[in-house]
Formats: sequence, structure tokens, C-alpha cells
Amino acid sequence: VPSKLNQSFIDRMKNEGRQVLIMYGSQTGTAEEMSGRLAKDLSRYSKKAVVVDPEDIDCEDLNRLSEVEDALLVLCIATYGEGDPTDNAVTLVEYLNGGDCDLSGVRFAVFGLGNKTYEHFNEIGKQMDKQLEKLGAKRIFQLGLGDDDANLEEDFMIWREAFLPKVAEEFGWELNTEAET
Ligand code: FMN
Repeated sequence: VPSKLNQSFIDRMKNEGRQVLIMYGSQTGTAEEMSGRLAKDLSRYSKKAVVVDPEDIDCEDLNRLSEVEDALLVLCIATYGEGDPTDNAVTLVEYLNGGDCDLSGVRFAVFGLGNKTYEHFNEIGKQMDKQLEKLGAKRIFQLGLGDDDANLEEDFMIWREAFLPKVAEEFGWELNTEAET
């Protein structure tokens, strides 16, 4: 049995039967917090996600995500500066943009966090939404464009409430009527 510490998130998904991988690009914690809430939402369908800080993993392991049955990758990712990723997502964004990751068979959705007063509004969310498709993954829900200048929390609420039923439909998940909401 491999030790938990050395276990890749891919092995964890396989061993624990978790098909949803949520990754975040976050500087001040908003995207991280939203990722946790998305993970909790899955309990409505008796499902569990693996939530990962891309800084803590070997991004090349993403190339193995298609080994996980019915894998769903959710990116909750903020934009900074001149349309740059957050510090913790630099390696992830570089790796995905590098084009060597094969995500065929993987499904995905992206929620971007940004602010309309910046010139490069949600640049990284937009970029990743396009790039994941280029890498062979299938978009199962539209890109969310959270705007911190207006009401980011509301943007997120609207997105997640529509996202979840769509995911359930895609995978044929049954609602767990005993789950706390
Ligand atoms: N949002 C954009 O859409 N484009 C930007 O270029 C951008 N640059 C930012 C620069 C700074 C210094 C700050 C504080 C925010 C910027 N934002 C930009 C908005 C953030 O992406 C937004 O507030 C987001 O919710 C932060 O998420 P986090 O708490 O997970 O880091």
C-alpha cells in the first residue's frame, strides 16, 4: 500500500472512487473557498471530489486523469495583473498551455474569478476553458465569468446551481434525498 503522502491525486481518485477533481488558482482565498463549496455540493448526489492546490502536485500527473473512469475536472481559477495566473497556478497553466497533456475522455468545466475593471477580464479562466478543449477534454458546462466588481458571490451561486444538475445529468447521478443541503 503506497503511503498517503506519496500517493498521487490520480491514485487517490482511483482508490477512493472519486471521479471529480477540483483545482483552484487562488491568491487571496476566494477561488479556494469556492472549490470547497463545490466539493460539498456533490454530497447531494452522494459523490465526493478531490480538491487540489496545483502547487502541491506534479502537474504532469494530469496526463493520467483519463485513467479515472468518468473523470470530471473543474477549474476554479482567478486572474491577476496583466491577465496572469495566481502564483499557485503558474505551473499548472504553463503545463496545460504546453499542449502535451492528453485529456481525451475527460469532462470539464471552468469557473473564472476576475474583475471587470481590469483590462484582461478573466483572461486565465477564458484561456483554460479553451485550452482544456484543445487538449481533448469535453466541456459539459459553460464557462463561468465571476466579476468581483459587481457581485462575485451571486455569479458563483448562479453558476453552481445550474452546473450541478447538468453534471448529474451527464453522469446519470441520482439525487440523494437524505443529503443535507
Ligand atoms: N481580475 C481580472 O479579471 N483581471 C485582472 O487582470 C485582475 N488583476 C487583479 C490584480 C489585483 C492586484 C487584484 C487584487 C485583483 C485582480 N483581479 C483581476 C481580480 C481578482 O481576480 C478577483 O478579485 C478574484 O476574486 C480573486 O480571487 P482569489 O481570492 O481566489 O485570489
